[in-house]
Amino acid sequence: MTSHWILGPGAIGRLLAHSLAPQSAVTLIGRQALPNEQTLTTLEGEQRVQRLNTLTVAELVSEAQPAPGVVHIATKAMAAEAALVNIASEIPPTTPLVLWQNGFLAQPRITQAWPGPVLCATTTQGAYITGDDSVVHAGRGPTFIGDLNNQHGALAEALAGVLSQADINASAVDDIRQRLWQKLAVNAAINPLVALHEVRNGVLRHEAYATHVEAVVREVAMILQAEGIQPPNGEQGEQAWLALVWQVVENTANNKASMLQDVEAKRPTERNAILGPLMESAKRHQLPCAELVALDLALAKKETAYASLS
Ligand code: KPL
Repeated sequence: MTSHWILGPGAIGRLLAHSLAPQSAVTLIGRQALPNEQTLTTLEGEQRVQRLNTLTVAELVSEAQPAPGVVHIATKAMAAEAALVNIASEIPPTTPLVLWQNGFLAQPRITQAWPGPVLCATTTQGAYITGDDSVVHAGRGPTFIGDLNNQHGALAEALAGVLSQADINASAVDDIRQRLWQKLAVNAAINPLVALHEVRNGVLRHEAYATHVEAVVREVAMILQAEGIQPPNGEQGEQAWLALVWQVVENTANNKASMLQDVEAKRPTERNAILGPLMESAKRHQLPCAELVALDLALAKKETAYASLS
């Protein structure tokens, strides 16, 4: 696993590239050309410049490249499948993939479609892009890796080892589905509301928003119970999910959530990957999801409004 292709030069893709490059061959792949000289601002505020091998999808496809050891897909959730299709002809079908998406949309689909092993990763590393050639490492947190069918434990262990050596603290787990849904639950309670109201996470603590958060968590808790997903804090039920959501709001009070950043940049949001699986599950289990549907519609309306202006 010495050569890594990283598809999607967003914040996590670039953080991975900067971290892995000193010890492995890394190719960072995007739709648009990116400068080879890339800067990482570390958590300590130090600026580290590295020459990375950056390629566009078109270059990758037209110029034969040595086969990768592993391909990380670090695009937004809704772009993952199309991005993989664009370069699939260049990847031997036994190559392991690592999916870094939020939500639970791309993961089951790609796991089913790709002939080789597919690992899923969920991370609380924080990073944001400040330009074509620069990314800021904003927060350190654990990364968990596993596959949805628990068939590739040794591979997940090996990859976690490679990432940990690269200073991305990672562990292999046998419950990645639980962990992806737990993150999705927190994202569903926070991201749509802050994106719609264009506020930082901490503002949700104000009474006018807090009752809305509670109403969303009520629906989400029922759906997760039907899906067999437990809160990570070892407790059960709606109050445990609510406590988790408020804890994350507290810890990230000053953050602009990823969905708010998408709205501000007038990009499509990850609503299909975050709200979609919850609404689909509610339908399957005949559970109420009026709050989730309303959030999804409001986001869709907002996206349409700015898409029609650009
Ligand atoms: O994961 C996040 C996101 O922004 O997508 C949260 C937890 C909401 C922190 O902002």
